Order: sequence, then structure tokens, then C-alpha cells
Amino acid sequence: MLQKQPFLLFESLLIWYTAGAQKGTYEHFCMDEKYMPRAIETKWQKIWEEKKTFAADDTEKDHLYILDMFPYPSAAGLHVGHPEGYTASDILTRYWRMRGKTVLHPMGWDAFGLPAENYAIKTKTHPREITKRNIDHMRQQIKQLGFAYDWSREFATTDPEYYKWTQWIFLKLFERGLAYEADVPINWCPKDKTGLANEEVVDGKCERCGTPVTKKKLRQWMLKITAYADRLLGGLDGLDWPEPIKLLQRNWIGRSEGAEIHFSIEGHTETLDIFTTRPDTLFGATYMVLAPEHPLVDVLTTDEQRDAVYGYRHEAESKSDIERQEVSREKTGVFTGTYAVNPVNSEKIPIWVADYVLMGYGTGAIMAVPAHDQRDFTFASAHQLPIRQVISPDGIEHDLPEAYTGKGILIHSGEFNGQQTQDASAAIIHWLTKQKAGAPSIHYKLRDWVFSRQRYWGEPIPIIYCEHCGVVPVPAEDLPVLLPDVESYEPTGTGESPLAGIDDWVKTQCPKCDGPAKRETNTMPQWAGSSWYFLRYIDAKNSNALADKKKLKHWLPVDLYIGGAEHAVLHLLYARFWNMVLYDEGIVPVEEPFQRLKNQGLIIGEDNHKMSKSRGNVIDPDKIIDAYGADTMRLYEMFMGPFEDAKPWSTRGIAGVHRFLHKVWHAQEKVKSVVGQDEETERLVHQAIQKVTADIEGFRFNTAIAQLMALMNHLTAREVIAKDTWDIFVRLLAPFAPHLSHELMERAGMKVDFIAEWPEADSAKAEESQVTLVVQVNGKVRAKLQIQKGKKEKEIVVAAKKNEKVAKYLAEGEVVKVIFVPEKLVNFVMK
Ligand code: ANZ
Ligand code: ZN
Repeated sequence: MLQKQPFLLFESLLIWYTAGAQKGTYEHFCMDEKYMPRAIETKWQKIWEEKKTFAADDTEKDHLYILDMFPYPSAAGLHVGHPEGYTASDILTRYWRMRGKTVLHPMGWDAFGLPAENYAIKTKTHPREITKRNIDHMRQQIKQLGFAYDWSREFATTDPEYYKWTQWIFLKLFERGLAYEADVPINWCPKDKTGLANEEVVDGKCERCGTPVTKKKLRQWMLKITAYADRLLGGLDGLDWPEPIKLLQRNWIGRSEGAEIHFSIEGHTETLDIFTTRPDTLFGATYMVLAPEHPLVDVLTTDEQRDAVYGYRHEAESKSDIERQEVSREKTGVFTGTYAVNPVNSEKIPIWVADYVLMGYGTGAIMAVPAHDQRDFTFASAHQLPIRQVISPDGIEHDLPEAYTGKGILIHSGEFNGQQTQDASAAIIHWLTKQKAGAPSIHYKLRDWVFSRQRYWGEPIPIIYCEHCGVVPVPAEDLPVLLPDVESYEPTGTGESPLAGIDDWVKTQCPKCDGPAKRETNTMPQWAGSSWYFLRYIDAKNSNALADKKKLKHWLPVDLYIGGAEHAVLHLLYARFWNMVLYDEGIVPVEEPFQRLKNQGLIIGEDNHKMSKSRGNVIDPDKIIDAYGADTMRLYEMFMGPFEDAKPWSTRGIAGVHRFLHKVWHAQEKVKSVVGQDEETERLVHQAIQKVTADIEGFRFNTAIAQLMALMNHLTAREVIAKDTWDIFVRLLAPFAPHLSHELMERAGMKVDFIAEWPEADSAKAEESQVTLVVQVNGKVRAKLQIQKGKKEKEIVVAAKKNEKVAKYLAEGEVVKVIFVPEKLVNFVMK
């Protein structure tokens, strides 16, 4: 019943537990009943801290690595979303420790980034100060929730001993040719005055401040994540991650298979190379398009067309890629005056410039097939260009009101007529390859990662520019390149970071020739520090290496990683990339760092809206903990609903959960050292062990808690709770409400040296002794019987016949056959 109707059950349990709470204020209730959560909680937190209960032993064989996404230490402190994920990982950590495993469960701070810097500008305080203050506050907030972290491994990404290794990894990337400089038009946020990665631009706007992003040409450090596109894609298959996250990463990497085709150009020696995913439509190409930034634009534009083309190109500069790709948008463009030649039939095709083709994808040029591509169709219609159908679902030409983008049979395609799309693609690629006019080709949407920021509060990029030697990496033994103090954190807006203004820091000596040299003044993006932090926890104090190789081999991969789904393509892709590079370096032993990933659902406001200051629906975790205690907070966030679903906060719900803990507290008064308990209680206890165990492992914390609540209701209705029963109950509760459970364990004289073993279910005891049997007459259900298990068929049939409701029907005729399905059904077939 629990499994089938969890929500009805939640409702009724909640009403049950809330009823009392509504009678008086909480304070009144609490004083009467003497469950003092805060006192108990501080006591146990102190014990755990002093005993270093959660320090992970690096040598134990049977181990797990359970990781939370570390928080950004913001001035606003903890929000209710943090404890959601952190409680779930804590439940699993405590559960597995109770089952005898050693668990590495660390916590730290992702502390570089713009908010601290912007706040620094406003208040004229050093970002280091602000960050330290925020960390201290959030650490205290997190600690009062009693999570089983090994705090001895804590660090912040802003610690020089940490970012020394972030810089060291950059040097490795540089050595491998994976970090390079490029003068590229980058996404530029005019408000934050910094470059942004593609991943940080949402709908053409800055992810952080919402300002429309423009393009700016700047010298940038880039990371060649594209070199890993295929591995990043392939690796996803073996990961136990939510499918939607995998899909987002697949789409972000965006692998497209097709062909590159070389068109010759009338009157020029250059070829016009295009990328297409539809080589089967080659005969339908009626014009070509170059992206406005394409280098051939200058070469191919005729004198008559020059003014129009240059004017158009200038206009295109101010538009974002997303805007340019909008399907519904009007398709603008200008003819260059020059023609290409279709390799397959020598047809002359006009070459246009249009901004719906992007320079950053494929070759920055396309063959346009208006009959089979909607954007081309719109463009051709607007500019009176021919539309020629070459693919038809039935092999017959039709009037096309819009592009036909489906598969079909080739028409108007010379020797390829009659072939199916798929075969024709292969055949045309084959033909082109033979003619040296093309080749099979694969392209990715993934772009290289713009890795420099023109801001202060980030890791300095460890590079030196020497007049003689050029670009020289800082030698590893000189790391870290410390972030110097500046007068003003204000971005310069010229594309240089505030570091550029500190002359005596910028001016340095070349490590190679000792000559005068300058430091790189850009810093790394916020994503740098979080791309490898999970490795540092493994050996957080190591000063000779980012972590000891043996220890990395011991702990990796992370067995379980819990955090928000918003990190689908940023952090989770970057971290996989860095880990793969370190794998290739022979430093980490696994190609994929996070074996299993779970996303927590968003907690929304009581009004069903996203929590936000402006709506005034934000819940402050501190206030909840003050009023009800950490155990209630933890338990409530897990009870709210399925872990991965979005769910609204409910004040009534938290009161109900709190009342349940009161009830548990008072149940201890009924505990007597009698041996054994009634059969029904025993059965319910062992069923609860089974259910809670399975639910924890399956991330169904809400139904696990419901089971505990139901069991508590049953137990408190008894005169006496046997000590053995109690023993099991408090241990089942321990991962969810650890403080209360440990207090109860101590009071019951149980072992409380944390590793209170997880109870083992006795499946024989858990089995139902009675079954419900359906009695039918001519296939129609007439009665349901409670039958003792193991009863003989004969006895059951007799009992069924005797049943009043059944007997009535049997009296109407003659039974010709009895169908019996053990433990399920008796059907009397009548004439
Ligand atoms: C001819 C054609 C015919 C195309 C047809 C599509 C349909 P995906 O799948 O996203 O990889 N394309 C290529 N490079 C482009 C660029 N830089 N900017 C804008 N569009 C570009 O898309 C590949 C298709 O997008 C390519 O195949 C090309 O148009 C276009 F019936 O070529 B196709
Ligand atoms: Zn030099």
C-alpha cells in the first residue's frame, strides 16, 4: 500500500502529525514536551567534531566517494536549495558508513568570481576580506545542519595553495597545445566589462546581469575543448547520469555528420568550401552564402557590389549569433556579384553574403537549398532566387508552400534520380571524393573555451611575455603566481584587467633569458577552480602535487555526485574535460570523474513561484533551524516530495514533520527491556528495514520517511515498545535525523560510536502472514477474503463457498468448475 499510494499516505500522515501542532504555538508545545532540538544538536555536533568521526581513512579498502557541488560563498548565505542536496548526500554517507564502508565526504568553497568583486567595488573592501567573511558565515550555517563532512579536507579555490595547482594544470594545458592565444571576436558584456564564454551567454544576454552581449575582438586565452569533443560525447554512454543532462551535453557538443564540398569560383583560383549535412540535396543548391566575416568576402565582392556588401557586413557586427540564427527572422543579405560552380552539374550559382550563416560553425559558408531548408526557403522567397525540389516523399514534384525537410527519393538529380536520401548521400559523397571536390566531414557545435577574463578576482594566468622569447610559461617551481593587491578593482573597460595597472607586478624578468618581460594580466574564469576541486579533496594538504597519485587511484572516480541541474553544460563539461586531460597526463586514473550523478529538484516558494527577494517568498534556513532544529529541517526537505522534482515549500509540512520528531522523542518513554514483540509489530519493523534500505539507495527519501512515520504510529499505539524494536527504529532514523537518533541511542544504552550498524531485515519476519484472496463467480468479483498463508486449496474453497456474499450467487445454480490461483483467486464457474 505504501508503494502504491505514497501521496495519499503523505497527506494523511501530514494531517495526522499537523493536527496537534495547529492547536498551540510551537514554543508552547516545545516547553511542555521537552524535546529540545538545538541543545541535542549542538551536543552531538561537538562530539562528532572532537572525535573527528567523519574523517575519511585513506587506507580502508571498502570505500565510497560521495560529493556535493561546493557552494559559492555568497553574502546572502545559505538558501534552502543547499540543504536539499547536502542532506541527500549526507543520508547516503551516513547510511553507507553504518553499513561499514569508509566514505569520503568533503566540503569546500568555489570562491573566485564576479559577485565578490562587484561587492568589493561598491564597498571598497578587498574581495579576499568579503570572501573570507562569507565563507565563515556559510560554514557556520552548514555546520549547524550536522552534515558528516570531513572538514579536515576543506579548502577554498581562492587559497594560494589551491590555485597554485589550478595554474599548474593551465601549464599542462599549455604544454599540450590545449591552451592557446587568439585574437577573436568574443562575447563581451558591456556592463560587467568582461569577456564571456559561450556557456555564459543565455538568449544573447549575459548570464549574470542580463545585459545584451556584444562582440569584441580581443586577444584571448582559449582552451581547446574541441579536441576532446568526440571523447566527451562517447564517455557519456557509460555514465549513470540523468538522461536529460546527458542529452543537454550531447546537444551542446552537437556532432553533425555530412560532407565538405569544394565549389570552384568563376574567375578565381580559390575554392568555396562548404559544410552540409545533406549532400543528397546538392542538385537543389540554387545560391551560396558566405558569413559576413568570411575571409573570401573581400576577395569575391565585385566593384559594383562593394558598397552594398561592406555596408551589410558592418551592420551584421552588432548582432548576436542567436539573433542571427532566429528561424522566424527576416532573412537579409547581399549578392557579391560572383558565381560558384556546382561540381556535380557545372551550374553557375550566385554567391551571397547573409548573416544567418555564422562564421563560427562548419566552414562559415553554405550551399543553400531552399526547397529543403526552411531558412534558405525564406531567404530565396524574399530575394526571388530559384527553389528547386530535389527530394520527394513519393518521387513526384510538388508545389512547396514551405521547405520539405524530410527524407525521400531524389528527383532532378541526374544519375542519382530514384535513390533514397540515405543512399544518395553516401553515393554523392563517394562521387565527390573521387572527383576531389569533397570529402566526408564531421563538425561540432562545441566551441573552444574562452578562458581569459579581464577582471581582478580570479587566478592569474601563469604566462610571461618576453621581448626576445615571446610567450613563456611561468616555471612550475615559481607557482603560485600570487594575485597582487590593487588600489581599485574597477574594470578598466579597455579590455584590460585591473592587474594591468600594477606596474611593479606586471614588469618582471623572463624566466628563460632574464631579460625584461611582462606578466599576463588576464585572470581565469570562475569555472577554472571548480574543474578539478574533486581531485584536491583526495589529498588537500599536498604541497608537492595536486594530489598523490596513489590516493587518486584509491578514491576515484567519484561514486556519487549530487547537485543542481543548472550545471549541465558548464561545470559538468569543463570538469570532464580537465579530468580527461589529466588522465592523458597520467595523473588521474580514470577518464570520467563522476560515475553517478543525481540532480536535486528546485524548491520553490510557498506561493508556487520561484523564490526571490522581490516576491518576498524566500525561506531563511537559519530561521527554520532556530525554530524547529536541524533534524526537522533535514527531514522536511527530504519529505517534501521526490528528490529530483520541483516542489513548493510548506509551513504546514514542516510543522507536521516536527511533530513527528516530538512523537519519536516521547516514544522512548514506552521502551521496556522485554524480549520480542507481537508478530504484527515484528513484521512491520522488518518491512520498514527493507523499505527504508531500498528507498535510501533509490533516492526515494520521501517514501522512506513515510514508512518511518507509519511505523511510529503503530509503535506508539502499543503499551510497550520492546528495546530490540526501538533499537532498530532509531537506527533507521539515524541517516535522516542524526542528532535526535544519536541522543536516543545514547539514552537507550546503545552503541553510539557513530558506526551503529545498519539493521538487517529478516525477510521471513517481514513476510505478510495473511493474503487477500479474490472470490469470483463466473469471473465477477463477489468477495475478498483474508486468508492465513499456507492454507490448503480445499480449506480455502470451503471458506469461500461459505462466505455470505458468495453463497448468494452459488445458490442460483450449479458449480461446474473451480479455478484456483494460490494466494490470489478462486473462481466458481457455473452453468
Ligand atoms: C545544405 C542543406 C540542405 C542543409 C538541406 C540543410 C538542409 P547542423 O545539423 O546544425 O549541423 N550550415 C552549415 N554551416 C552553417 C553555418 N556556418 N551557419 C549557418 N548554417 C550552416 O546543420 C548543418 C546544416 O546547417 C548544413 O547543411 C548547412 O545547410 C547549414 F536540405 O547544407 B545544409
Ligand atoms: Zn626571454
